[in-house]
Amino acid sequence: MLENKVGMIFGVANKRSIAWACAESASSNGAKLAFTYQGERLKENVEKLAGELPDSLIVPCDVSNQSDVDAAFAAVGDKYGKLDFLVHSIAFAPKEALEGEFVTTTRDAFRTALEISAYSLTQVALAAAPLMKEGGSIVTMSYYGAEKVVSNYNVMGVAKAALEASVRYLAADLGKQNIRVNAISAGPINTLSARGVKNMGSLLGYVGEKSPLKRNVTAAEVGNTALFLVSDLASGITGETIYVDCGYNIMGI
Ligand code: 1JT
Repeated sequence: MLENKVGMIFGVANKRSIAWACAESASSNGAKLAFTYQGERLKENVEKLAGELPDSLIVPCDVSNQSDVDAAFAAVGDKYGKLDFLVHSIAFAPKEALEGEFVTTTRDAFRTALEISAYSLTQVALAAAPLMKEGGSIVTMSYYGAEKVVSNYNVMGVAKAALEASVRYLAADLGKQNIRVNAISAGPINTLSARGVKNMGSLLGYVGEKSPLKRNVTAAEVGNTALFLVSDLASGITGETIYVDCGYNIMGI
């Protein structure tokens, strides 16, 4: 499905990462992939995972550093000469911000969460567009806390709301270049990021009971939806947030 396509994957930390599930789906459907990693700490993990894929590229990229972003896209341009799709699976907020009440969010935590989790999408979309000469597809990851209050999600909910709005504005701007921009609103998944969150186990249990499918979503299911969105099968879809949450979001009482 993605033969002759080149993709760029942001946000692999380890084999449980949603970004890695997206990479596996894309790679097994014929895509060539470039990976970015954030910090030396994650370099070895990403090299071990991505090194096994044919014709892959691995570049460091901390999105809070514009020169890292510029260098990463320059490396992709040098190696492949083009880009067809991009998966943005990056978020960060200080640990204290994901506990207690939202009302106590500091200026610094707010700025960091919004910069890393929301602004970075616009930053990479701007850098990706010149390489997407035949059009392209950009996919990012959101969560239900963007639209309804989820205890402890706090400033990340505000950042995801900004991210989903950014998806719509970017889709409107980049549509004329045939670049589509969409978000996946994934149900909770036990990744490295989620692991650091208090009461993640009980959240997974609650969602698993309440969702129509009576279980939690898997990273592989999110990866397969990302595969659909970056493929030509989704050529008419842009600016959307698609739920991959076992139906949790449709439930009332
Ligand atoms: C981040 C973290 C972004 C955890 C995230 C996230 N998006 C979803 N999750 C999982 C999650 C977290 C909370 C939650 C429900 C799901 C941690 C590092 C920063 C970025 O609230 C009940 C807090």
